[in-house]
Amino acid sequence: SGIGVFDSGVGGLTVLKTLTQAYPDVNFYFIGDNQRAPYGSRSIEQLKLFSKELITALVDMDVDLIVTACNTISSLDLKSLEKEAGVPIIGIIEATAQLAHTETSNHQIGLIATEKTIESQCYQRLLKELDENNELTALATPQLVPLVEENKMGTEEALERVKEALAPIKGEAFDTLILGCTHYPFLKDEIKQVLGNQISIVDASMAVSDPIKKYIRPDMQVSDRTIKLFTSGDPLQFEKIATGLLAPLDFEIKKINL
Ligand code: DGN
Repeated sequence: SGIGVFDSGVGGLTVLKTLTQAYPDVNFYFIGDNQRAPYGSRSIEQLKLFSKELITALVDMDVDLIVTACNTISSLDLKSLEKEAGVPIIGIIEATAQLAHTETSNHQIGLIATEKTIESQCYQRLLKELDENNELTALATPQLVPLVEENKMGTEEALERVKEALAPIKGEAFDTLILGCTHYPFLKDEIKQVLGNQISIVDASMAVSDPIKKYIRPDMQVSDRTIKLFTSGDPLQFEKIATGLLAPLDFEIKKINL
């Protein structure tokens, strides 16, 4: 038994981290499809195909539910994927939008995400449903994903590239910024440095624990839980990034062929 979590790459680890802390006696299985990342510019057909492969692999590991720790995938029609999977599939966008709505004081919200997430207008629609006064300023910043996949966070280059990427929205009126791609929390320090500390930053890892509480059954709780990570890419590179984020948590890493 356990919870399955997946993403195009290492970004989903930011969500995994919070979930493993919130549910310390539940097994976790994570797949990062690093070999095929980034997902942001893929077609919807491709994204559905990849998701199905990842979901099938997790179902084969005997998980009881799956969290799509990827905004790009979460912006697709998860209901149809869920029907085929036979286990609940939980996206991260609703919870993240709700948190941004709770956080903002001036109804001005910023969003950075992949092209696909922005095109889907998911955040826009949900924020308007929550309050029609909410206004969204959205910017696609796909160039920040490879920066994280290449483990460049904390470098001068990362700061420079975050500065360039955010230039179009710097100085806008939003008081809350949604990191609408699970890779971006790795760059939180750089983002804060560029936009200033007065902006509240919201991301899926801060929002996702509560919505899955209702899926956790007593028989999913074990005394000695395991955390298994799988990557379709280079396990050594993956391990470096995972250890940097998750330490001192104990986990295993294996290569997976999808
Ligand atoms: N981490 C993913 C997301 O939250 O959208 C996608 C990143 C990518 O593959 N472009």
